[in-house]
Amino acid sequence: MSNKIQTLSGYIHEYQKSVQDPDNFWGKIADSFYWHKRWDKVVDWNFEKPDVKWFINGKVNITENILEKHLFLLGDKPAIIWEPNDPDEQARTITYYELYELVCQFANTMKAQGVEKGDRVIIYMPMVPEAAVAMLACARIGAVHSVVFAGFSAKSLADRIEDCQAKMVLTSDGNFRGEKMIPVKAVVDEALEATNSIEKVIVLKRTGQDVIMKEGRDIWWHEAIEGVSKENKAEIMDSEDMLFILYTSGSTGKPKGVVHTCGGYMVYTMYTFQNVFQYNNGDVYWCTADIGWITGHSYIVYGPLLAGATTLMFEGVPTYPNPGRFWAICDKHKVNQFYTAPTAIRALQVFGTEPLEPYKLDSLRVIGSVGEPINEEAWHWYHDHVGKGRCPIVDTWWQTETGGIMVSPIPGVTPTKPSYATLPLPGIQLAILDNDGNELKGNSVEGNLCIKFPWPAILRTTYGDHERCRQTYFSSFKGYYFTGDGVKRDEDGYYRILGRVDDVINVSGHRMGTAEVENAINEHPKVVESAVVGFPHEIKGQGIYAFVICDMEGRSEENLKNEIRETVNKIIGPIAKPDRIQIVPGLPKTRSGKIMRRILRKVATGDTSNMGDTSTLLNPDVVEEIIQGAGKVN
Ligand code: 6R9
Repeated sequence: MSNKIQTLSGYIHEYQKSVQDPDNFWGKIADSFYWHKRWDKVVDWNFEKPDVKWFINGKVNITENILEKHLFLLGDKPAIIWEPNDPDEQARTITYYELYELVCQFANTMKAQGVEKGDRVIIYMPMVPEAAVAMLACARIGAVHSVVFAGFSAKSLADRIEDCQAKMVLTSDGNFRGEKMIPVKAVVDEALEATNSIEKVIVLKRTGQDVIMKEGRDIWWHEAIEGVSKENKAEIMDSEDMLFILYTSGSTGKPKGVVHTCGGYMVYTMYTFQNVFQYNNGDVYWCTADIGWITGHSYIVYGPLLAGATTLMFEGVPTYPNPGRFWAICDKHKVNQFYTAPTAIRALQVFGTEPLEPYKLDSLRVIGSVGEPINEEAWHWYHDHVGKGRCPIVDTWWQTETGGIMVSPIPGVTPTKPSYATLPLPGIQLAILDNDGNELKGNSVEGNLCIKFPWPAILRTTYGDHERCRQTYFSSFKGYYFTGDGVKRDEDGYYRILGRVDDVINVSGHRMGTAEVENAINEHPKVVESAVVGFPHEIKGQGIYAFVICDMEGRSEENLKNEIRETVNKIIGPIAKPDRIQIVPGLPKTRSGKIMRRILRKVATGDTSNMGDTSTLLNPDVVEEIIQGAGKVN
């Protein structure tokens, strides 16, 4: 694999080339893919509109670069190893050849059920190989997939279906997750009552639980594929045709559909996968994310499979049947690269090192972290007990919008530093801006993390609302992409991500907009108004703290809080349930009626010694009452 960086001077050299001559740098990498027609121009961009295009007029199908490209040399190689929720159930291995047949067959099946190029297809499925097959089958025929994490509620699912006017849903009867059996199909049924664009639902039998199949709309997966050809001619796509939409939370309004396109995303995910994980042929790579998140898209499915890697997919949870499960899987399948989230590390850290003792973990070579800042304690625990002091940690910073990893050490090449994502990958031109928009040059500076030049996997738009894309990412600092994160560049020029500077909370690595949670809370009939902020949480990184004004009549505080949590569960899903709810007499507001979150954040953090200037508030007295009440919150 010629695009792999292997020395520090090699990294510096590649980085410089990527900045001095991006066209040549990315063009050469893109040349290692199979194109029906080569591009006319590498990149065209304008961050003010915004309008970004890569590999202009190139014609390509990403699945040919996963399937056909590898059939000859790697046909018998495992593409996917699947580890089920229950360790006593047989694991499954799917070779590249088998994957080719499964994808082609399902592509033909979807076509036969009426899906055409450009149609949107929702994937609401457990972590089973068919979920990856579904994504690739969409890409094969040019349908746009939108994977929705199967823990989201019917309401969240319905909102996404409605927003992208999807034609089909791919789902399962139920999901196994630890001890639980989740009735997924029933959630889909409920969502579809509130929407009308869906014509067909294909249902994979996974748990065998009873489901209602609606005549004319719902079809079993195994029946739908029966007798369908395993050969399919890939749809020829333009580089800039849509590949997928993935919904993510922001600081305002409903989640937005981040759009990624075919050519750039393909080139970038494979390049970053190869470099950040230093994958060698024969290795087994495992990323523990769910395919409902961008990490699952780019680093379970697309990146590894484009690189011809063996990617492991795990259906279950880290603590089932016991907190040694991750390590059991690493030993069982001889995992070489392991990629997980700080929240999982912290959750396992609680059990001490005993669950690790039965396992050797000697196959591990690189261990990775993603989703939120990794605190030093978790970093050391991961390094010492999982990596046994010999595996470099790759702390990878990136976002749904960036499509692929942006800042990360290259293992064995970049010296690491606990809790630092270290240095930008080649092609990534970072800038730190102060709040007035001045770029802070040099080292030992701190500010807003921005990017000043496009990379191939940058989002192209937010589905159906380009103005929102401009507003959210390209308007805060003219001429820059703004990430929403704060960052420090230390005396060595190393980057440490400090967390979000906007109204987004990162709960267990999942992004939640405060406005989104507030809107859900406000749906409860007794709630008058609410304000949500994040607070430091030992395992989740950040927890959700809700200040709520309500009409208490006829209800105990306890009951009301439970009802509020249930309302949020129903509207968004269990991941958005507030950890703490404080019933308050009022919320601190400015004279223009804006909630002063700065004050609430301090209360939630328990840091009330210095509240700053509260004199501009409409209702300064309420602050003292909130501080008094904060002591007895649960
Ligand atoms: C890939 C992913 C993006 C937000 C991002 C930042 C946080 C992700 C991080 C990290 C510190 C890291 N984040 N990786 N913070 N160090 N290594 O997580 O995408 O779900 O869109 O979240 O997550 O705040 O802005 P996404």
